[in-house]
Amino acid sequence: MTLKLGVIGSGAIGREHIRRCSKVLQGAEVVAVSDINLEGARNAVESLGLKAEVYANGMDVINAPNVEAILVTSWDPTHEEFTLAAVAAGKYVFCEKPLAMSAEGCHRIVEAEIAQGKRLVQVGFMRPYDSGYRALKKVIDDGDIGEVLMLHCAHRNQSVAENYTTDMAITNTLIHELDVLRWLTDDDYKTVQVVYPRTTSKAHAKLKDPQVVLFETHKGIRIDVEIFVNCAYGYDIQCEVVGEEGIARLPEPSSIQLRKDARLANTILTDWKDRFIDAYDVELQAFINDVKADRLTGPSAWDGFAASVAADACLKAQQSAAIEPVSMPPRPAFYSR
Ligand code: NAD
Ligand code: NAI
Ligand code: ISE
Repeated sequence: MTLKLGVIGSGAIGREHIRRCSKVLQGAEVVAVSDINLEGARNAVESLGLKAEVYANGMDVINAPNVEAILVTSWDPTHEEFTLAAVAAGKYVFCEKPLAMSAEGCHRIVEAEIAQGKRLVQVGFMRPYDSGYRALKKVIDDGDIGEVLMLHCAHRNQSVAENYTTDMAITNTLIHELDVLRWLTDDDYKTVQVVYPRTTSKAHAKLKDPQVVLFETHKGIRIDVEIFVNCAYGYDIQCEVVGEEGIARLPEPSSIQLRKDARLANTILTDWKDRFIDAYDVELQAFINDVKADRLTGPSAWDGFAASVAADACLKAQQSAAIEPVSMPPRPAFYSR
């Protein structure tokens, strides 16, 4: 049976997810789309030759009788409202990151889901589906580099729009590391500090860029993450894990190595859509399969909450310049793995 999807938000990633669910993945079709930019939603549907209904309001997508599961791909501040509405309607929902703008907002979703009695929410943390991160985790779990001592990471975008502000480095960008590094190290953050290097002249007036976020985990691992969203040269995700017996590094995306004019060159990607294209395919195929099997297994509302607990502490640390504690409550049995 084909799973009927409704998509709220037809911007950059919404269009990508509509395309992959309609043209690449198996077992689903997009039957409803909405966006506050109605013309954009119409264009997303027509450009792919889909028969989906276009709605002016996301709530109408959630409540459409033929929609069985929802993808929330609208702007970050809208995620909580749409995810809560989908859970209230008893429908499965894949929500892009962040699950909500604060841990408090994520917790409202956790409570609503527990009250419904089964997992309905998957968060769009796709890095655990990326083959490079999976290989890195296997090296750590197999003990190949011994106990983990330190991680050095970087999240670099070529440039960002004028509406991207200093706090979004945490809530929109670092949120991926906040999720994937917990998963990678099987650990939780204990403290966080944010330091600001010299700001690049390429950042607009309201943005401090780059930023360096320093964590200590409960196991005593030290993590540094550089967020640099106007790095100019490309989209670049780095993760190096230093262990007692060796060092493991996230593989670079494969590219042709070119020897020419006395130079040795590799192409660097410039867009997140390309860097994680396979991971998005795998995460959404898993969501489709899991919904059909009536049992979600991907990143949960609790994972969304955990990332936002850490994000809240990072936001505080951005302002205070102090070392801030991260207080993560115990995982409820409902979310046991
Ligand atoms: P975008 O701005 O290109 O698209 C968002 C779209 O949502 C816009 O078309 C906007 O009009 C629409 N929208 C906003 N509020 C809406 C609402 N209430 N109802 C319906 N539509 C609404 O942004 P994007 O790059 O596509 O990102 C969308 C979301 O996906 C964000 O939450 C972002 O954090 C997330 N995202 C995740 C990844 C990832 O790697 N996992 C990558 C990109 C974006
Ligand atoms: P975008 O700005 O391209 O698209 C956002 C869309 O949301 C816009 O089309 C906007 O019109 C629409 N929108 C805003 N408010 C709305 C509302 N109330 N109702 C309906 N539509 C509304 O942004 P982008 O890059 O597509 O990001 C969207 C979301 O996806 C963000 O939350 C972002 O964090 C997440 N994202 C996730 C990525 C990932 O790797 N998982 C990558 C990029 C984005
Ligand atoms: C974007 O919203 C994403 O989620 C991308 O994966 C990320 O790398 C980028 O920094 C965000 O703006």
